[in-house]
Amino acid sequence: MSDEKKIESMQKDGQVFQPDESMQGQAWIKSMADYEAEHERAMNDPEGYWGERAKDLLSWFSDFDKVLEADYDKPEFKWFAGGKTNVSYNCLDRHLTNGRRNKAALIWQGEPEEDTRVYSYQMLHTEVCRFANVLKKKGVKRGDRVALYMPMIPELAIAMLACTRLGAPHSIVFAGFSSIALQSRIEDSEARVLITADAVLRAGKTIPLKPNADEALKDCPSVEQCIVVKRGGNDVDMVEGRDCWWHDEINAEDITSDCPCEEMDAEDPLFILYTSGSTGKPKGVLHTTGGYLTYAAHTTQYVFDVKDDDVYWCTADVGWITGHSYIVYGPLALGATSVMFEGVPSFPKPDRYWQIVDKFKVNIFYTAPTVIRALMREGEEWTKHYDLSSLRLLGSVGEPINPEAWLWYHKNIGGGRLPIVDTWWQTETGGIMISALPYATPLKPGSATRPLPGIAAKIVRRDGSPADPNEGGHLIIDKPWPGMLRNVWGDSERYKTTYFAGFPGAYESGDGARYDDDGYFWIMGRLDDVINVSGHRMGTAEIESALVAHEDVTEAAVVGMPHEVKGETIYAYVTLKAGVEPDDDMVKNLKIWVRKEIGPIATPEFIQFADGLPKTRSGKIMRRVLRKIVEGSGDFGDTSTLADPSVVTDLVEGNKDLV
Ligand code: 6R9
Repeated sequence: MSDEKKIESMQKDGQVFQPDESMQGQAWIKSMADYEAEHERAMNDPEGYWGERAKDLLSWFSDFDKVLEADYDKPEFKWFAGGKTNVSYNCLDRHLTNGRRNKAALIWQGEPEEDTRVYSYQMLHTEVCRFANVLKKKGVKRGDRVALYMPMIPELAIAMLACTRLGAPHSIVFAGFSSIALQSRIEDSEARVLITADAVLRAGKTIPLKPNADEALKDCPSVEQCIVVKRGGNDVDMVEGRDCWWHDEINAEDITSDCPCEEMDAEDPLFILYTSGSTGKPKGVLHTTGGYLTYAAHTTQYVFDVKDDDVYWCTADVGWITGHSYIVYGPLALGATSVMFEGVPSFPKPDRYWQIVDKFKVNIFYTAPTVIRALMREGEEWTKHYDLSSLRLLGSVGEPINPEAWLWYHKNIGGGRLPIVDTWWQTETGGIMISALPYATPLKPGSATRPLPGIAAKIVRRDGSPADPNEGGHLIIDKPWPGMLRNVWGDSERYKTTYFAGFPGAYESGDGARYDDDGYFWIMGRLDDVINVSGHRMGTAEIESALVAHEDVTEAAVVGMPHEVKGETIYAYVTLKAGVEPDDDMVKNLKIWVRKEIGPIATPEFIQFADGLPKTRSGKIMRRVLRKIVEGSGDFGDTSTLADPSVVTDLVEGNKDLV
């Protein structure tokens, strides 16, 4: 093991990175004292605090009468009741008269290098108005749902903003989902219109998309119209009377035609986004107008410390909540410049992200740990081909970032000096909940640090009593916040039982976490990922992090395997670095390694080497599937969200050889 590696794996809880004092003067939150004061104020007077934030950040057609009405028993939460506003107005119209009219709103980089488009706020406004008029002609009105199944192209953002202009909630289905997944989501939301494209361009290939839409629409009686963007130029079947081309429709609209914004109530539905639960069909998470946008703008401003000159890039797909809040709504509400990228990090070469950073002189960069680990595997040479000196702030989201990945990111992308904000949140929370503030919070690699101002995050035991430092517990939020989900579409009962039944008077996140002695939060993963070995609670993330700290390991996933005596025993799936021999010695080494890193209790009983792990298309490891494999069950439940289903067959074979 190299010395450097040794040092990295010893750091763990120990190392603290202090904020860059020279940046504090310009920051929105300048110090821990600032943070503490703001948090305290928000805790003592939530209505005063959020009412002020909502007025500072958004433009309202008429003021709200009441900041919050909360009823945990029903449950029902109303933010900014009586207030009237419009999301499209806040993201576009108001910037036409506040000095940002000619500023780049969206910088789009297509998968082919030569495909770049830049929309100023004025240009984006024009396109959104034109497309809103198209939708109007198709009969879309306030309250109608519109389904979007599209690649990462500007038309996706345009369609979202056009929907919000009309007050028509959108329901975006990630373009990587299958026709079955699309069909069930459209059916659940009863969308009237579907917007899609002929194809998705991905890693140099043209992957037809329209056939999936056609397949789904065979069984979607609610959909009357389908609008198709030409992206791949491949042949598609158009159904007479139902399908039309985006360019034909929009070209029929006057280029100067306006489309007035609907005056929406703060609590009118804004969008539905489906997310998978631990059981049953996906839940349609409902977000509403005033609270969601306030919270998206608030968190974008504080966590990413966005300023008017910044070029900000979030690499998520708009099909996930991260793309909704941090590519489109948060940045545009603030009048920022947001980069949208159609491609993948590794094509044509594993330096594509850094090339884009250099090309647009990106200042703020937000990505996922799975991306960092994949790029780590390719080696740090790839980070050296471009000038990354424009960067001033890095972010991470989606899963716990293991300290090794954090340190790699910090050193190779952040030049050993940039803050990394590890942001914990969920589709349901609408925006970031626990995160460092980049120029205030001392950072500990692997910790999401502290709750944002106004967020009453707590760690409690099953009976609701507070957990002690270093004792794992349930992560709950025991005060409402403006970005919280307002319902599960069409299923209020599920809304109640999933989120508000477990801990009376609080929102249950379903995640496990612990505080350390400094009150920093360490997210341990979904609670169903916590293993109980002989009465000891072990976070899968902790063991995974230890495995990944080994110099020969790229990725690891740990699950509990039923065990007669211990209750559960630890089963680890491990992907090794290219060229490393997956033999018995390696198994032995890794067991000793984990034993040393965490302790004997954490030593995996089984280690299965795997070329790949089953992941969702957003890069989350599907531990549910891994658990089923170790249980010897052939029934993997809904696997429609798997990026590569063939991985599972290989793992089942490997498991048979091992156990
Ligand atoms: C934004 C997003 C939510 C789940 C969440 C948690 C995990 C997200 C994390 C994190 C540790 C972080 N998660 N961010 N775990 N540290 N910084 O990812 O939403 O797709 O709904 O997933 O992701 O387990 O409960 P969503």
